[in-house]
Parts: sequence; structure tokens; C-alpha cells
Amino acid sequence: MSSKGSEQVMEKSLPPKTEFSEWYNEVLWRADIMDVRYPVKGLYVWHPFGFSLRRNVLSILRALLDVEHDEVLFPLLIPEHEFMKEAEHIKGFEDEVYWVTHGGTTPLDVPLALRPTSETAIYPMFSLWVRSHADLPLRIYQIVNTFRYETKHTRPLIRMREITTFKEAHTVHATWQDAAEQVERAVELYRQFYHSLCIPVVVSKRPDWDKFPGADYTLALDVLMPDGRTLQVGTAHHLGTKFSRTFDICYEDEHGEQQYANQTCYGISERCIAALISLHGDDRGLVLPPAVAPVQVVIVPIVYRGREDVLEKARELEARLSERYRVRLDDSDTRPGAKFYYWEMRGVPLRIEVGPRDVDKGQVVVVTRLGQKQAVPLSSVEEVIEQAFCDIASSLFQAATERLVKGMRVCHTLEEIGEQCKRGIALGGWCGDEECGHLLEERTGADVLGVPRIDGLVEEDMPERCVVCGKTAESWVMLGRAY
Ligand code: P5A
Ligand code: ZN
Repeated sequence: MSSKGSEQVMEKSLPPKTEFSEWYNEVLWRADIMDVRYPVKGLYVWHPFGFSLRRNVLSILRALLDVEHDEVLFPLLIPEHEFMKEAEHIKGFEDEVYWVTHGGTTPLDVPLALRPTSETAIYPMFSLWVRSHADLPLRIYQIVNTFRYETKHTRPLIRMREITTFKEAHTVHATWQDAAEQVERAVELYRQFYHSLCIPVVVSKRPDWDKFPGADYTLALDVLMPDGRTLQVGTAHHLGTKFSRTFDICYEDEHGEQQYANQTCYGISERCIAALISLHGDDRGLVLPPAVAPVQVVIVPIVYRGREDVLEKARELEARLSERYRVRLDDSDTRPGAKFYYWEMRGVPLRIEVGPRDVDKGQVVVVTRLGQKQAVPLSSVEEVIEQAFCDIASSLFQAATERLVKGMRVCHTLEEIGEQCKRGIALGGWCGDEECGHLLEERTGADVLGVPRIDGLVEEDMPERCVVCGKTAESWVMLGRAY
């Protein structure tokens, strides 16, 4: 097959992004993110390009967490008796736990759980570590794999049975108020993290029936996916003294009295990468913010026989730019068009074309993944790259924010909410009663995501009446169809 032919075949095979589910699955393997053919349901293999993206995303989150947390690493296995200690927590997770019951052929005295999350691994140790108020606050995080036997439809990066990149933080404080402030800082940290990925989020307080098992309350971050559904991409939980009473995490206060500690925990999975891919990608594949793109700049020489100097110039430029950027020179034997296609699929923010005429003029052609093209003198390439990176990041964030704002609507009836949730997020007034909350879900077929922090995303005032019972509304309520 001629290279032209193969290009056309490949061109056809990425479904348009409007067919989101097909697009998502195709882009994962076409852009070398994941192989979904591993023979265990809900488990996937990271490809080199995806792994590199994962590493860049992690390093942003690490830098943010490192400011006030220490990184640790706990074991994967949790003894049954620790896992079973906190009643509400077990109830929330019992159907999702994988158990290790044998060592070889010998039944274990104590069955071991594969962590679905690490509260019950970490808190028995916190009980040993925390002695006095001087030990507080204690703030740690770890990045590990966790296992959840999910029964809902599994999807790569979105709902996995092995979460390979669980970034979980756990903190201990003297007072309930201190812990509440930590939850707020966690949400701000996550908001900042998502901003680095050019992703706008909506923060809300989850309704009581949907909070983390064992928590006093849960704050969550959601993104609006291209198909109009919402994806929870992070949560922060105030645990109060629930776990400290169970695991005996006490400190001696200034007056020499023993007090139960207040705790928080918060986490983000690889859903952050699912959101990154889904929110920015287009009909040609990935579009990656420069901060996390595994290849930030690809140099494509346009070679002609007798103009070996073109390749030479391209190599010089590669060496020069490699000092500051993640650069790839594509001097492979393929046609330029096929190279463009290949690197666009992988979301490379900038392509630099070097042709004979450019070499003669002492310039290159810089093309952004968003389609801007300009000729640039060789001497000012770095300057142009810096500017282009900033522009790409702000365009991505702005475009995603506009789609989010457009995707949110204030509704005044249950019918309106039901309709709106077919394509986005609905907002209404709520009296705050749990009964009205359940009726909201039953009658609209949508999920109550909780009480949102509107953050200027919506200009309208809060409706005066509860959309279900008509009593005075105490707060906003946000609904969507959640992944
Ligand atoms: C917080 C960290 C916890 O587990 N314990 C430590 C707390 N919270 S959580 O809400 O249950 O999970 C944190 C985030 O992980 C994502 N998530 C998943 N991602 C992919 N596949 C899954 N099966 C899965 N389950 C949860 C969600 O984004 C969730 O907010
Ligand atoms: Zn009501």
C-alpha cells in the first residue's frame, strides 16, 4: 500500500468526537495511551506514550502536594481485622474488596484485603505515630495502585478495577475546625492542579447519602464530559473523629488531656487523565497542554534530494531546543503528511517544519496543534515557543470553561431538569430535605451531585423555591448524569 493510501485509511478510522464513546476508545490506542486487551476485566496496560503523560501529570500533582505533605508508601495488603473495624466504611466497600485468602495452597490465618483505599492500612500506624499536639498536623500522601471490584460498566481510566495511580492524602489535626480548613485547602490544591491541566471543575458538597463511607462530609470536583455526563475527578472528605475513635488516634492537648484527633483524606485517580484526554481532544486526536505533553515540540524536516542541509539544520534545532523542551525530531522515512497526522494524534502542541526555502531564509514554520501557523526567524524560535505554549494553555482552559458554562442551566421544574441532564448539568433550588433529594433523582432520572459552589459559573440568582416541594430553597442543588 502506498503511504498516501495508508494515510487515508487511518484518517477515516478515528470516529468524530461527537460520537464520544467510540472516539474515546479509539484515541486511547491510536495515541498510544493504553492497551485495553489485557485479559482481566477492568485492568489495562499503560503504553509508553501514555505512561510518559502519566508521569508528567504526576509530577505536577507531586510538586503541589510536596509543599505541605510528606510522601510515604504503605503496604497493599490489609489484615481483615483492621479492615473490618470501622462499620460504615466496611459497609461502603464490602462488595468491592478483593480478598487474598491463600499463601500458595495454605489458607491464611488472617485473610488479607487488597486495599480499595488505604484508611484501614494507614490509621493503625497513625495511632502509633500521633502522641501529642506537637505531632499535629500530620499530613502524608502516597501514589499507589488500589483495587475495587466495580460492578458498574468498567472503562479505561474512568472506572477501573485496578486503579494504578491513586493519589491519596491523609491528614490528622487537633480540632474539627483545623480539619475543615484542610479540606478547603485540599480542594484549592486540586483546583490548581486541574487548572494546570487546563480543566475547569465544579466543586460541590455531596449529599449525605453519597458521601464517602465513614465521612462527616464530602466535597467533590466534577468535570462536564463531551457527552454531557459528569465525571467525579476528585474528592476531599472530612472524617471528623469517626476513624480516630475506631483506630484510637489520640493526642495529648496543651492541658495534658487525651483527645481524639480529627482527620481528613482526599484523593484523585487516573480519571484526571481521562478528563484531560476527553475535554481537549478533537477529531484529529489528542490535544495536550504543553505542561504535560510527552512531546512538546516535534520537528519535521521537509527533505529534498540534494538539500541535505535541511536535515542538518533540523538536527541543530533539535539539539538547541532539547535543552529546554521535550523535543522529537521526526526524520523517519514517511511522508510529511503522515508525520503531521501521527503527531497530531498524539496531541503534540507545536510542530516546527524545516524546508529548503526556510533554510535559505533563515527561518522555520511553527504550527500549533490548535491550527495557528507562522514563519519565525531561527533566532527567535524559543521566544515564539514560550508565547505559543501560554496561548495554547489559556485557549484550552478558556474553551473548556465556555463549554462548561454553556452546559449548565438553571431549571425551575422537574421536567426541565430531566431534559437538561440529557446534555449537561442542571441547577435548581432545594429546601435541603433528603426526601426531596431522593424524589429529585427518582423523577428526573439524574444524579444529585450536591450543593455546588457556583464560583461565577452562573449569573442567575438562586431560585426562591425548592424545585420539588415548593418550600423556601435553602441552597442550590446540582444534578447531572454521572459516569
Ligand atoms: C480519598 C482518598 C477515597 O477513596 N480515600 C483516600 C478517599 N475517596 S473516593 O472518592 O472513593 O476515591 C477518590 C477518587 O478516585 C476516583 N475513583 C476511581 N477512578 C477510577 N476507577 C475507579 N474504580 C474509581 N473509584 C474512584 C474518583 O475520582 C474518586 O473521587
Ligand atoms: Zn423540598
